Amino acid sequence: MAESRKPNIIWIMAEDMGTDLECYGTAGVKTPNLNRMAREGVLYERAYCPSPICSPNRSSMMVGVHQTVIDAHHHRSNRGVPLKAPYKPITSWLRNAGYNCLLGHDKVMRKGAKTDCNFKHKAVGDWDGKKRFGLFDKIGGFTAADQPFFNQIQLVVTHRGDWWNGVRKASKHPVSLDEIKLPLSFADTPEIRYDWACYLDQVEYMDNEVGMLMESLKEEELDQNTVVIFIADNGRCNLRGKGYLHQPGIHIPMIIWAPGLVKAGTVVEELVSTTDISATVLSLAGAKIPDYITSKPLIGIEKPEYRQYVRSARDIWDEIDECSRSITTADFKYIRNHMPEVPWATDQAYLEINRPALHVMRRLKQEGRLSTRELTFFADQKPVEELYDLGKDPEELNNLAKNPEYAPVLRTMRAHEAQWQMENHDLGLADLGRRKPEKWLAAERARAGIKKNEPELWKRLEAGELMETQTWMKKYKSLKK
Ligand SMILES: [Ca+2]
Repeated sequence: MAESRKPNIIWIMAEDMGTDLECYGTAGVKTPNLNRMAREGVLYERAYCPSPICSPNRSSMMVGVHQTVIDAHHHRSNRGVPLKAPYKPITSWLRNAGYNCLLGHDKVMRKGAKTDCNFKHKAVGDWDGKKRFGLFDKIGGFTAADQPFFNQIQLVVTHRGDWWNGVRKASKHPVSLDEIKLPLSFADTPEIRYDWACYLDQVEYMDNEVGMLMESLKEEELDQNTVVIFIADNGRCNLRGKGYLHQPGIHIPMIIWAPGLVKAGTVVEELVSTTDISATVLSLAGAKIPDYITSKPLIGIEKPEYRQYVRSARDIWDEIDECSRSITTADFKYIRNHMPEVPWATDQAYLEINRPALHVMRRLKQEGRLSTRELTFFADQKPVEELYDLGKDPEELNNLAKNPEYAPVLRTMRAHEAQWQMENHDLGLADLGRRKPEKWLAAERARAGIKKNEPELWKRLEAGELMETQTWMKKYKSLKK
């Protein structure tokens, strides 16, 4: 990479997926394009999100600071409230460094132009943080004329959507139900297998989109001076994933492709947080890294400073009030549930219309047919504290918080959480008890409408069929409570 030229930076975010790629060892899925990116770049084995949900996590990455510090911790909140000084979106600093900030790309599904930040913002326009709130300069994707550019591209296909069955149908190599491996906490039924295989079909479609973007880069002769960062914006859209602080919710895939800047085929086993990407982007661009940024650049510097632990937080998601905090270290995960009375398997409408496994396993539970580990998710309430030995128990099914042998580990993990709270003001703990979850959103209206007016459809959903529930949300948009 030519030293005198500022590199272009592309930041690809696939929606709602865990480390479910071939290059992470996932069974049954083929991801040749991301495999190649990893072979030629760096694969991060332990990348974590500060939040297991879309908008809080996107907010944290856009600023480079935990969502709980910038009042962006509740999903889809504070959309009319400007970021408090001194916080600014990273694109504001990139513009100061001479970058064109681009959003989306015309070649990908729905043009990949999502922003979804929990502070006052517009996708396109100037930014001064007082009267003007534009994050990006334009939508549509990179061209050579935009150099140097920063292009954030969202890949929506892996998000639950009405296209899932269609993508599988159109696939020339649908993922085989026999070759996949379900998580240990999932019941093994044909419906759950189908849903999982169909998820991996979306992953393959997404991988193909990554391939198209890499091809465009070559065609435009930009591939020698561009860094490409790939992550998922939050964890997997299934039980114990998105919305939860267990591994599938916050542990995500992350690959950086940067010819000349990184040694091909590097695998990083250290802990990194997705906010570290914010600092990496600013550092690569030669932009100012503001003092408030708590993240660290990962490449393009002499010796990256990795994290001793990653701290993550879950707060309000739609109509469900919730407050949990986690600390992940190299070997352990600690979760503190501040609202243990809210079970994992809540009756949240979004989950009920987008998680076939939830319905199938509820039925099996009633019939007394779930194993102990399959029952984990369906406990009446959560423990106040959870502690997992990630080496021995990567699927976090054996809570060690009350095991005396692990008392010293528990103390260390509590100390990390206390230290984080000393150094950062957690606004999500400060507002506990006076929060307002969002009632009667589209998913709740759709659930009520279908149950009342189209019981046959609801029956199919309860039987574990993967259905086109976005259509329901549109249809019952105007339903009165
Ligand atoms: Ca997402």
